[in-house]
Amino acid sequence: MSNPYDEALKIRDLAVKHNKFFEESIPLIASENIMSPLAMEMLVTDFGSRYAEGLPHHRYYQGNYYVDQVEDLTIDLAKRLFNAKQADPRPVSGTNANTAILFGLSKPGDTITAPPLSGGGHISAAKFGAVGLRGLNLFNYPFDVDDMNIDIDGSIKLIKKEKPKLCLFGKSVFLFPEPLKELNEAFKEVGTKVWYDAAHVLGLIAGGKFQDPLREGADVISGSTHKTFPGPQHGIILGNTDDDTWKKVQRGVFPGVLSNHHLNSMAALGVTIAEEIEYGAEYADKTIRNAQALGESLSSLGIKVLGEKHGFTKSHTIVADIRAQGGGRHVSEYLESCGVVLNKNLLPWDDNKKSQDPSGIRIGTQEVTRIGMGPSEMKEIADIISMAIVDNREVDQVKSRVLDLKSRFTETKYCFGKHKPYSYIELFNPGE
Ligand code: DSN
Repeated sequence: MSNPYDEALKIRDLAVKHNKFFEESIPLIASENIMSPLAMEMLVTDFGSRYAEGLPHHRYYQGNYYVDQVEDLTIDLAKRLFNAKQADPRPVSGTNANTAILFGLSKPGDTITAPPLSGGGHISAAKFGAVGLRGLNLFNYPFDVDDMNIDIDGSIKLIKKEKPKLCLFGKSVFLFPEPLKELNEAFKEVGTKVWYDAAHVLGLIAGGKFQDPLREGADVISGSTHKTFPGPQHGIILGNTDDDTWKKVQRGVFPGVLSNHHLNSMAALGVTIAEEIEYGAEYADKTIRNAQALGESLSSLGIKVLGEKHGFTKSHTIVADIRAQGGGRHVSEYLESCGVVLNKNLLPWDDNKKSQDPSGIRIGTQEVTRIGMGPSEMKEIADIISMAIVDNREVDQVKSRVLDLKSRFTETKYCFGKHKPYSYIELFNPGE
């Protein structure tokens, strides 16, 4: 039998290697980011060992004197940043926030409309995901591949015909704003609640650079807080709705889908919201400009980037049809071996059988922007990708360009304090 101490140190060693791998890679996964030093510090506090159930000042546990103050502050900061009437920072992830809304605002047998998976919809809005498990009747909005967005006229017809209890918007391949304003009359006619899943674009909304769902007709926004919003792995719900609806949402959160809400990551979220109030607008603006620059550069190198009709993207994400270069699986795996980290992705014409080898790849610019890269580095990244998958150059040749580029960007930006990203923080003392 192996020695448990050695096994524990093996895990630690893997974590150190993981950090080093990301230090030396170009991180382009559209759903990830790095935290600020102050937010990371919150994760290793004693908050991470405690329980707090319910709402601040009405708990079921003692010992929450400081937790309540953190939660009050986080709620106030969130309302300020998003100009929201209500905020709940307790969901522990984006999917947890989505499930809370489903529990609060729907019951089995109700009807919901949502973007299709093939058009970038999230798994929690799928028949096999939370929506299906809640027992809802799901209808997908029709999708326009040229616009890379839901079809407005078809969606109006669908909403008026099916009269859903909930209309859900937001996706995991989220290139362009959702047409909420255009659908407003249909929402009103059928009296539906409008729910916007902002997981991918929360930081862009915080910075005022994408769309403003709470002013465009959404009753509630859910989101994860670690994609374009550069905080901890956590979730949030924001509202601009009546008290009764909000009460139902909050009951969906607790006791609906969670007991404790991971107090250390809530504190990290509060810190990140404060940082976003200070830096969010500039960060969001640069992230989107970088995505557009990367789309332009890849396209000029012969890679088929979708959404060309509208300038490739208005968010942090671009998607490319990569069938001519060997398909999503081959391309993402080869790039990973070269130190470029992105993911394969279904494109609108792929059926679900293709999920392990889809036509596309998805790329996000929020993390490379966070470490200070700009449009000229996007051109460099496009060259590196093309070198690997169009010119089929050897791994070592590509890798040396990746290392050269990455070694020039060694600081986390748009946050309080200074930090070298991906560095391993040592707390453990092996003793005698
Ligand atoms: N898995 C995330 C993404 O990559 O989009 C969403 O949950």
